Amino acid sequence: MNDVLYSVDDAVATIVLNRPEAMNALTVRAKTALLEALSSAQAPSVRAVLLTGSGRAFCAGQDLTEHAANLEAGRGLDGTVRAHYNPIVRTIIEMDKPVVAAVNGVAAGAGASLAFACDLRIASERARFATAFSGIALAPDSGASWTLQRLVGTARAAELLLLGEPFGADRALDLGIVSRVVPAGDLDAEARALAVRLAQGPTSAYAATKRALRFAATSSPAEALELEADLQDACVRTKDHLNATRAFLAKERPVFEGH
Ligand code: T3D
Repeated sequence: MNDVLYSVDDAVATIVLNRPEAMNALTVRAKTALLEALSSAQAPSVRAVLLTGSGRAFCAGQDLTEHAANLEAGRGLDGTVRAHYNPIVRTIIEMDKPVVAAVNGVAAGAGASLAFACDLRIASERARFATAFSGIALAPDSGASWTLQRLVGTARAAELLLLGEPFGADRALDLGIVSRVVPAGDLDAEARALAVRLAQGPTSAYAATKRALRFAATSSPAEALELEADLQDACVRTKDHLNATRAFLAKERPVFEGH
């Protein structure tokens, strides 16, 4: 069985973490397959990415069976944070198209980090989040220290990371971690509709938006304004911008080709 499923339809790449017997926990093989799938999604024909899990979990983070074997053999992390988690998370964050997480069940440890790295999160009412790191005497990885405090603020990120208490979809909605909570049976259709909508949007402008947000998170206001000006200059030159402006004046719906 493939640890990660990959398919493309309507310019949406759907990536499914597929180890349901282990709550989609991440082995080296699964992480390698996930990175390959994300690399495939870089193709220009893909205009939005949907990440979800099969079975009752989104992702339980590091596969602790594999991890325990490394510990017992004295290999520690075995380089996996730098070799696997960091490239996966950087690829999601830096992807020049929107990435949506459809959180179908529990997202724990690096599994929660994967969801936090996505641009939008839509959750089933059965979704649960647990930062989980401190529960096994680890510090956050896979970007949680960076993403979570941007999602919820430093004080709440500290609470969630230090105490590690699991929380459900409604709290995630209150905290602003997820944009929407939907009945479990509706998640696939709702998440797909959101991804298709994004895939039919102004892809170049989305890439510029993601870049501006990343940059502004660590820049001065003056630097952010400069980059905005550069990016807007590029957006103004796109066919999508010209067509959308014409469509507005003609009182028509714009059709975005993505460039
Ligand atoms: O190299 C490195 O390790 C560094 C990187 C670290 C990054 C991290 O992700 S650290 C955090 C690792 N993850 C966790 O600590 C979460 C561990 N899992 C849990 O706390 C719970 O299983 C859940 C909250 C996710 C779900 O609880 P529940 O009660 O719904 O299900 P369960 O019965 O605990 O689990 C179901 C099965 O999945 C079970 O197997 P079994 O008994 O049916 O054969 C369980 O062992 C397995 N499972 C769940 N999580 C993992 C896992 N197997 C391997 N690794 C897991 N992470």
